[in-house]
Amino acid sequence: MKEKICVLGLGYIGLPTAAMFASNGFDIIGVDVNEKVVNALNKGEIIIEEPYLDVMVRDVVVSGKLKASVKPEVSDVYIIAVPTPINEDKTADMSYVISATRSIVPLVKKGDIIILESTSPPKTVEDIIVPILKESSLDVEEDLYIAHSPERVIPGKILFELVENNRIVGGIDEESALKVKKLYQSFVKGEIYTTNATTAEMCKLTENTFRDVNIALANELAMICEQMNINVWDVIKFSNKHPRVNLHQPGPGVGGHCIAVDPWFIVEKFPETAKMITLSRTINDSMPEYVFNRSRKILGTLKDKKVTILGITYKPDVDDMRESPIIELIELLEEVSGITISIHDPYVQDFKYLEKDIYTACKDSDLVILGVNHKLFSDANMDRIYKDMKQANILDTRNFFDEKALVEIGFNYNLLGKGK
Ligand code: SAJ
Repeated sequence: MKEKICVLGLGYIGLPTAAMFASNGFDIIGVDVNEKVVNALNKGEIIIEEPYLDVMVRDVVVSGKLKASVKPEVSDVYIIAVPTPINEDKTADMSYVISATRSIVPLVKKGDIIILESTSPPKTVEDIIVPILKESSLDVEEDLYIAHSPERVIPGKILFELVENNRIVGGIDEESALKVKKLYQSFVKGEIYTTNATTAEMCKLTENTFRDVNIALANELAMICEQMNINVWDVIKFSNKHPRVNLHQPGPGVGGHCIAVDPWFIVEKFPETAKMITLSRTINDSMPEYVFNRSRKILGTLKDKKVTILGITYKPDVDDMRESPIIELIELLEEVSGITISIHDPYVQDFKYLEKDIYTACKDSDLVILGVNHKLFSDANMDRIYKDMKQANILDTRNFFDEKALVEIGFNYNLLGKGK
């Protein structure tokens, strides 16, 4: 007999995970505190954007394998996939994990499996999940199988990566890890590595911290190369020809709800020791201001000028604006007196200063800042943009444009990480 699984939290991770288990024959009860999500789901609809997820969800709701509710039900497996947002003081807000765990205390029975998927500070399973479950009448270590199995999927490719990526499962004991591994093997084609819970928590945080520290290094190099009048993008490209070097790309900052957040979960626990992690976060967070200052240098003053921003999402070719560094850049620009701001982003429907048409956005502009390298921008007629601009200045923060072609047209082309 296949187990019944209760998935708590039907967001970017919980919903695809629930749908994936359901389409592999499990009976799923999906739980969310948001009634809108629950009602939509029971009609076979979803309210988040992710390729192919709508089709998969519709199928499993129609077949009766996935049902949604605002309350958890007695099941054999409980998967906690609720958000772990960051507080103002850069500590993790664990309230959703705590209340989700509390909500299953009256339901758990001997032999059940409890899995934490949410990205969490190290020792969350040991210090938060296990003690709460001890409020049940069970002998938790003996009667329950508990593990952390962090999600590692990238938005936009979630369904593919859920199946293909390797996974880590960290149990409170070996048996827990092996049980959970077996469960995920029902759809995961990648390797599943088992370890203890704290190691798994630390792996998830380390993966995103690795990227953050590398991006900070790239950003620092960009600032250094500007001062030396050389091109950081060449330095990175040629250095990466070395077989053991893998530098990341500089840019206007780090966005999204993972890389800009997760390193703080390590800092929170080890503020004295996590020096490099803290510094990297600080460098990456300073990039919007750096781009703002570079814009000021290009124009002399931003006062009474028109500045156009192309691309405001947190990364290319998605509509996701969570923690986008470009939003901070816009806030800095807004403080300048008399400035006119204009924005074009083909993926964003609703935002201030938004122009649906790239040419209208750039018309009469004194400076175009390329914020995000959406592939669609390569279709733009740059001759037309040049003719309509008041002053043909470009600041490319992503090494997106063909410098030679733009200079030939007559643009004053500026590249983040390249001095003049
Ligand atoms: N960025 C740079 N330079 C780079 C790479 C990225 O400035 O060289 C910026 C991007 O522009 C973006 C941000 O970093 O603003 C993050 O983008 P991303 O595509 O690197 O990552 P996310 O946040 O969309 O997804 C990450 C993934 N983690 C890793 O690649 C280690 C994903 O696998 C995780 O599941 C996800 O975080 C998560 O949920 O933790």
